[in-house]
Amino acid sequence: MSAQSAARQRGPEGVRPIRTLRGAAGAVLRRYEIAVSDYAAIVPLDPRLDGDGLRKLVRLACLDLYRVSWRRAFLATDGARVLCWYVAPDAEAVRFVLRQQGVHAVVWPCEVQGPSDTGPAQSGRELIVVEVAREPALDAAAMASRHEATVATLGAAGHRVVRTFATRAGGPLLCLVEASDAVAVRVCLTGAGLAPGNVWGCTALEPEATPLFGATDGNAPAATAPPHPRVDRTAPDASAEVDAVIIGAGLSGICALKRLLDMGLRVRLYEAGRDVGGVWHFNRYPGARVDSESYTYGFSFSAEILAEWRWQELFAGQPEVAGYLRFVVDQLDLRRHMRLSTRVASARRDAIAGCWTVETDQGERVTARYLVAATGVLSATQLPDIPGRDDFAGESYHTARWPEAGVELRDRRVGVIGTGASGVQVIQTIAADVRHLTVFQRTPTYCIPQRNRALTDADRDAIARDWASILATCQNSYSGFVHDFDPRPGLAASAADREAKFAALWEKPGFAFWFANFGDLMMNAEVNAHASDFLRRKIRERVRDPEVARTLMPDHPFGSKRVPLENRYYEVFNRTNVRLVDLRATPLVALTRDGIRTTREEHPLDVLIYATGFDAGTGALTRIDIRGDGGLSLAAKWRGGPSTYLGMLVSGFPNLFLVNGPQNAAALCNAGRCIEQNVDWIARCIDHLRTRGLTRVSPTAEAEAEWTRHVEEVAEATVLRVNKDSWFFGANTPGKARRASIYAAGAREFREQCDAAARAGYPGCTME
Ligand code: N01
Repeated sequence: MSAQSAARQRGPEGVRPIRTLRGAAGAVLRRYEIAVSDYAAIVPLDPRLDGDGLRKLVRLACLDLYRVSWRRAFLATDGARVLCWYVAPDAEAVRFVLRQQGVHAVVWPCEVQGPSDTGPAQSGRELIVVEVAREPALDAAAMASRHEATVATLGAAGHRVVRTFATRAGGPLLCLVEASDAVAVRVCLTGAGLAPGNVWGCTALEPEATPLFGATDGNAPAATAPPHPRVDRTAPDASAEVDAVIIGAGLSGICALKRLLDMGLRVRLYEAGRDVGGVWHFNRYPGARVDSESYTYGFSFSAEILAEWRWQELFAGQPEVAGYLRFVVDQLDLRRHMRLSTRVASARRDAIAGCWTVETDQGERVTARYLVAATGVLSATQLPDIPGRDDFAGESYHTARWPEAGVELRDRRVGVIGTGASGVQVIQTIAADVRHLTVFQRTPTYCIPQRNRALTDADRDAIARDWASILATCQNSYSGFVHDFDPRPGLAASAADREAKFAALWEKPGFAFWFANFGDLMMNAEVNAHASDFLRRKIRERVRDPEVARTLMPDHPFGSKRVPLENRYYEVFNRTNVRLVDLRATPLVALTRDGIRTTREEHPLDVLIYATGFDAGTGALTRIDIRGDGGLSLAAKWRGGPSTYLGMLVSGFPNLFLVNGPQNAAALCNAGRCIEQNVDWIARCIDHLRTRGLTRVSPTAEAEAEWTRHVEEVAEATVLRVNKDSWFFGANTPGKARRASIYAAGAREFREQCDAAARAGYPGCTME
């Protein structure tokens, strides 16, 4: 091999080949990973530069377009110059970005040394920049010893060296020092024979914060013009480096994509499905329907979308919700930031480069500073491990992987395993169409009437008129719904009043019976027992056969398992073509060629529907090979149960953000509302980093342990402690450690905790 071709194979200096592909006609395509490094620039300032001009300078230094991002800037107190510190692929990129704005700067590659604390100087001290000129006679070793001598001399004199920039390419040594004043620093160095060059006092510059939509506390940054120049996004982004990768194009991913793009980030979203929608793309089973009042479920951030989208039903069916999400994505022109039909296979953290490397099942590889997992709480499907599962000769489907072409069920013998929210919806929808339906129930659930109806123009007008107060109600309620708990304790009411309240709530649509009930419904076992008893009596009234009714009656506390909303579910069991099989009395033995065998008999089936749920909370994340610092895998970390900080950050996995992760309030919440809250907080955290020139956030192990303990404690304080036999605790997934994965204190309390953490400057996290 010639020297020239060897050099070509190595690639440009500082650039590492990461993949070689053989293209058509023997052409070799090589991809390179470009390392980013630190650069320092002394920017002489035009004396006529006013406040706006200076802000512009700071803003443009935040520009990520050429992978130039700004870490810190220090403005001379005489306003004559600014010392900027960037992270960029090369000095030329920094010069180019600055030149584009008419700023001509001296830029040097540098090595940054010293502690990361660059906050304001302690009281009575100033920040001083010392420029130690590089003399032509000094080689690298001599310059290094000059550096050491400078730091030691300043330290011995009681000045604190905050950071040094050891510039290369003939640049000076730049020291940032905390001292009483510039004169004291100059005298100290001159006295030691170290001949400093320029010495000047400065203040650390804080670029303006990005405005966040829907920030809820008074301390949120004031809205200003976006500080990040708009990037031309007319073409699909094909680069191998972006600022953020989002996994999933469900509600969470769409919301996160919109938000991060608005902040000026370059974002790539990967979605395994053929189209957007997440669970609403995959859960196409007959009867799939949202449990939130539709108009409260959608996004709140676009007035145009709110005005243009007309919800048709109080509780929209799957086609309508999926259509809504496609509409949003198209209206906001988000598709070109997405890769559909592409599953993220792995994500590995490179601690030195400070980025995540994400690889997909399509062979794509991209690096990003931030990784946002919008993978869904309930998306990783699971099939029960029943002996003979592959022997069944009929068709079988999981509700959450329903074929797009649909399934012919008419006049067929259908079995459904599972009676959670999915099972209830599919059972009540297909019962009248199939020849015979066998419902295999292990644990009965309390279902409450959904009371769905079509929305009229008058309804839509009223919703538009009252939108602000509807949104405020949702924001401030326990679970993000239009319903909120009655603050009265249940036992303060007489038995007759309690009964009257239950009866009134029973007539209301949606989750009113759950979330507008007595305030201590979920805390006080006796109040809960009264509500549970009311619901059992309703089942008895609706189901003709007393034995079948008894089988349908749960014995756990109401609300300790997710409550399905139903539309004439219980009446299904009065039909002659429907049979309820109690798997507690007659457990499932095996699948056979012709159907299902229980300990009592064999049930012949043509089609078997698994409504058997999900590896909830953690499953979608642990099925991806996510590795944080030191190669630690997330699956290994969570082997003993999930542990997070606020359900959104994980220690050892810097810059990994979970939307609606485990230990979050979102699992019991109106998804649209809680997703926006989660995304708001994540965007705000990223903004906090960027506006301070920081690049890394990770919760401390202590803060994570404290949050995990708190989530457990809250669960123990509620009726959930009596029944941990559900996905709320991971109990539905064989082999999974049992730990509370939902934050039962509710969405309002959760939001307050998140806002308090942000206001306090993220005390549970380390940021660098
Ligand atoms: O799943 P589930 P889902 N043998 O886990 C049974 C959301 N969702 O898909 O209770 C026999 O609730 C299992 O029995 P058991 C909502 O948050 C929302 O229904 O473990 N049976 C149970 O009956 C919901 O909570 C909406 O004893 C087995 C069922 O399968 C979440 O998704 C609609 C079994 C699983 O119920 C999950 O609901 C749908 C076995 N080996 C879902 N394994 C809307 O908002 C499991 N089961 C509209």
